[in-house]
Amino acid sequence: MAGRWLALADPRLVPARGGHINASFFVADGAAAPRWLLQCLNRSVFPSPELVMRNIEVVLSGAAAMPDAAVSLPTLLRTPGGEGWVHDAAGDLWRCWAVLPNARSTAKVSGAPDAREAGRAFGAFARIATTLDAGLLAETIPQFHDTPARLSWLEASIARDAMGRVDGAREEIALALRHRSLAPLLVAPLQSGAIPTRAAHNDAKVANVLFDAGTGRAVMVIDLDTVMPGTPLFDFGDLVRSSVSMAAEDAIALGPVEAELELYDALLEGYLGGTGGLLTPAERLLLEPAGRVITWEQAIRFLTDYLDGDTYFATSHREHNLERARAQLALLASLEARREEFERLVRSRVVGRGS
Ligand code: GN1
Ligand code: MG
Repeated sequence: MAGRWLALADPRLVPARGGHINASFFVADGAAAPRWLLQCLNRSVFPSPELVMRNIEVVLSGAAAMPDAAVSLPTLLRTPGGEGWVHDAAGDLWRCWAVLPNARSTAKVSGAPDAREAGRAFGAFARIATTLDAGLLAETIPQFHDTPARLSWLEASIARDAMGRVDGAREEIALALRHRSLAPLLVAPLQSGAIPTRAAHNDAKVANVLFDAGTGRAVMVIDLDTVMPGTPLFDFGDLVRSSVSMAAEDAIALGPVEAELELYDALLEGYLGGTGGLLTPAERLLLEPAGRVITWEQAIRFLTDYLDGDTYFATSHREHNLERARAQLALLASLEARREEFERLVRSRVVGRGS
């Protein structure tokens, strides 16, 4: 990302924190609040950023065809020729989003209303996504939510031990591998056709929802980079991962990393309300496992990157990815411990919903 270093030196660009992948900057154009978010796509994560943008165009036009959707999607700044991106001299792809005024985002929920709203927003997003022709969407990161593949990549990293970090992560590795039976729970039914392939957001964490700063309503789903064929269960799983605990994704103190019943129920209520009658009975049966699968998948992704030397996720210090993995494993333990209660909630909330 050569242009990224130039951008860092430009006083009109203020680095925006939060994302783990792309370089993002608010454009300081003299207005009281930033109006534009400029982003350079990370080419080592997205080797074909043009395909990412083409996927985004598919989603944006799908949403434009549904003006009554209960959630909106962000607006791209366009060139006079109508393109939603430009290349710099180094071949990097840049794009610019309109910043939604009077909105806030959060990396962790502050209570049940946030969880309910995040669920509702991604439920409404699933209704937009399901109208898209998944065949038009490129697989911009192959096997992105192929959890069994993620497991085999972790095992390969352990065997390689490229950074000599395996010894110091024995406990986390053992814990992660103990949950290997989670790997096929979503991918196997998807591959067999037991659940339908639908376009999905694939990064449906609460941080990717914008809330109206006044009313607290979720108004927009952002970060469309990973919209690809998949299943809404990947998204529900990511919502569980990011909004049933008030602890951060990289919490150091693991005590507060607890899956809370009230948050889970609010999330479920919001999500089922947002999806309406979209989910098939087979999909609904997988709602509870989805939270455990995606939380575990994220744990092994962080752990793999730690063992590989932090080449994928942006980190702020040496053990950051290991700490993230630990927090995700702690959340998984809590999801496992309360599994029956969550299953009961799902059963009670889906009863009576049409297929
Ligand atoms: C990455 O950059 P960001 O924060 O939107 C990652 C997601 C992870 C997430 C964990 C392309 O997303 O898959 O779930 O971090 N994006 C990519 O917070 O790998
Ligand atoms: Mg993302």
